[in-house]
Amino acid sequence: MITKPLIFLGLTLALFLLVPTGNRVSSYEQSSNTTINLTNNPQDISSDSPSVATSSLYVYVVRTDYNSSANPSPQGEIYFARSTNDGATFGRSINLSNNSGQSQSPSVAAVGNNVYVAWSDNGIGSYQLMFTRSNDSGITFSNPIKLSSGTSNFNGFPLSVTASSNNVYIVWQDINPIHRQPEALFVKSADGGKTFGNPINLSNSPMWSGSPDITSLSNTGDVYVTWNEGVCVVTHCSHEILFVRSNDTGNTFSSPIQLSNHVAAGSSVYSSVSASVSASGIKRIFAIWQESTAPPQNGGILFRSSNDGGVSFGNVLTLDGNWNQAGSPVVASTTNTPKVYTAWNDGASGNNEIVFATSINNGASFRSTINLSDDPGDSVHPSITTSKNYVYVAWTDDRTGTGDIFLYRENM
Ligand SMILES: [Ca+2]
Ligand SMILES: [Ca+2]
Ligand SMILES: [Ca+2]
Repeated sequence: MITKPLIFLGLTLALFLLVPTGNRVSSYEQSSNTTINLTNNPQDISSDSPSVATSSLYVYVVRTDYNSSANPSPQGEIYFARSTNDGATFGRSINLSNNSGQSQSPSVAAVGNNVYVAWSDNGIGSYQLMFTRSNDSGITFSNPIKLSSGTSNFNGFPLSVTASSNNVYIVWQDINPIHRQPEALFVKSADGGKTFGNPINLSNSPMWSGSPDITSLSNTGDVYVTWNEGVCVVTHCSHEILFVRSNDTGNTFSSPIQLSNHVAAGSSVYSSVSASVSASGIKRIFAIWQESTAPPQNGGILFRSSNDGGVSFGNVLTLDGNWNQAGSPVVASTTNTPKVYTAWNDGASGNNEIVFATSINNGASFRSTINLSDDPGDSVHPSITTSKNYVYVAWTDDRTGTGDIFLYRENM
């Protein structure tokens, strides 16, 4: 009985031929791209702040889940989900934090069979940096350990984890007990996350030093970090983006380079924040950040790259100059190709959308942006990474009425 399949094939072919090929986003880019809802939450569960990493065919996504029907109150938990088939499908999620405290802001990194997850947790009364590792590609995880030693009472804090060979590197924002301002702290493991050295204070300034991001080169173990630093000129104080590099696997760091410059950008610029950094295997470094005009905080997205391992940086590119509340920019690069991928959330449409832009020339220029979310829901907090064949963007979206994590995959 092959009649039905043939009819079906005929109908499919007819429908395909009827599809207009007008001025939609270029079909060569859309043809093999997929977007899936990773969480499909019931209405009393809300997910936020995804982080995505890959190793070989594996794709790992961590997130914070809030259960609004939990008693006594909804406390965030860190959930982990993995795909073994390039992100086509995902298995059941695991609760990595599983405590009565607020657990949030997770970050994931992967190398070989190892998966590393860090997050911010106030389960012991003040927010601390927690860490767990898997040595079996995310099937099982170690008991979480505490890596911070302060008693920060921040309402959580941003952090980022990266890995190269047996080295695990983490940066986070923590309070300095002397001047009570945040610093960008760094800690390293040289044994696959079993033990960690003493934290290094990368910013070490009496000003606000926040939202650090980190990346590393897989072939050399070089480490690159950005954060935003409070800078005062005469009586005006704001934030600028600083960058440091380490060429000895995180044992020592260079003096900071300032990537942003308000004076050059114009007097209307208010602050440079939310930097993200990526590096490829040929010492190319890509940094992206948000610049805000004076309140009401309308954001634009700026980008800058280095081709000498972060010794110097090229001109500043404006990726989003509409100043329509663009924020949370992220960047990912690729080994052995000149492709660079960026994403951010943009409020121009009235609700936030996830905007995606590709460069095929090592960040010298970018193609037109693509709207990945394109829905009436709030679409925010993107995370981005690449594997050998794909680029992935995960984000938070409440198009179904509660927060879900969506994952976009594009064939490179
Ligand atoms: Ca918790
Ligand atoms: Ca500081
Ligand atoms: Ca949206």
